[in-house]
Amino acid sequence: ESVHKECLEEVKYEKSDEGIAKITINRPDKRNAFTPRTVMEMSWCFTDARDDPRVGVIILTGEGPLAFCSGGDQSVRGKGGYVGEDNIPRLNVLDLQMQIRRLPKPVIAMVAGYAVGGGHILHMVCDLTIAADNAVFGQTGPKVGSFDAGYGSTHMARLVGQKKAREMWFLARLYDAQQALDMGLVNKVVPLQQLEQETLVWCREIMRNSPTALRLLKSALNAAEDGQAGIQQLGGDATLLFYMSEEGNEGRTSYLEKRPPDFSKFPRLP
Ligand code: 2NE
Repeated sequence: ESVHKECLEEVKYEKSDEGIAKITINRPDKRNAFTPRTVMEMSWCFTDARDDPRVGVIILTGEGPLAFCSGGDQSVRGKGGYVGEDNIPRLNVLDLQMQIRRLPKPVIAMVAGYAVGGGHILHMVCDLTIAADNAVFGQTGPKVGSFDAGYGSTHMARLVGQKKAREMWFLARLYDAQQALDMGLVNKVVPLQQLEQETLVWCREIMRNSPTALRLLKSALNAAEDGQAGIQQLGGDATLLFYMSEEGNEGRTSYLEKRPPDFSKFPRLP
């Protein structure tokens, strides 16, 4: 299965002149549960938003007021994962989680209604979460014979602490928006009618700030938790900055001009 913009079926994708991209899971009849195709379509959108230099911030949301996302679509769950038209069982939402973490632009989850199961993990791996007052959060995995032992467990523990993370996973309870705010799972709770407006306020504030500072901050905040992969991301950002400098370009230019590089004018700062 491959994805192109003109054939998005389970996701809506919009970009505004202000540089805000919006990705909407569009399966409201299933509380926005995801199939392998939904995930592939989301991944395509995130790649486009990453590559488009006009985009500075990305909103991830679900269609309608009832759900952000209810996790993997249990009706297409096969023996080795979720099964699409190609009959291959996948857990490609795990790749999507990593894509959101690695994406060098802020991603904001805009949550109305249920964010449960794999849907709850998607909001957790976003950089920020704005919730409507009707939002409901929680993991359901142990009830339906599933779990996420990656970011779904480890990042959750960083967000809410070890005891609370074990409570969320072992008991599989649901929590309202205020409880989620108190736990540090979300950044702000607003009345449902104000959700989009409030999210746009946050996006516009972010858009006014330095894209490079935001990029480095995101990779720095990820780095300790993501181990070698986090260093890879932060290291790549350092290389990007160096390639943009006169000192970095002296190395390339001297090579192309077949002369020794002259780094003498570049200070060795303390
Ligand atoms: C989300 C929740 C709590 C909503 O309840 P309610 O009462 O508002 O709606 P209802 O009637 O349950 O759902 C409406 C329709 O959506 C379907 C339902 O089956 C129902 O269909 P119809 O009866 O109208 O035909 N639907 C909702 N969620 C679905 C889902 N995930 N898969 C397939 N169909 C779904 C309530 O619906 C609920 O508890 N849903 C299940 C949540 C869940 O257990 N998700 C999977 C967790 S595991 C996971 O996501 C995962 C992971 O742990 C690790 C890796 C990857 C994925």
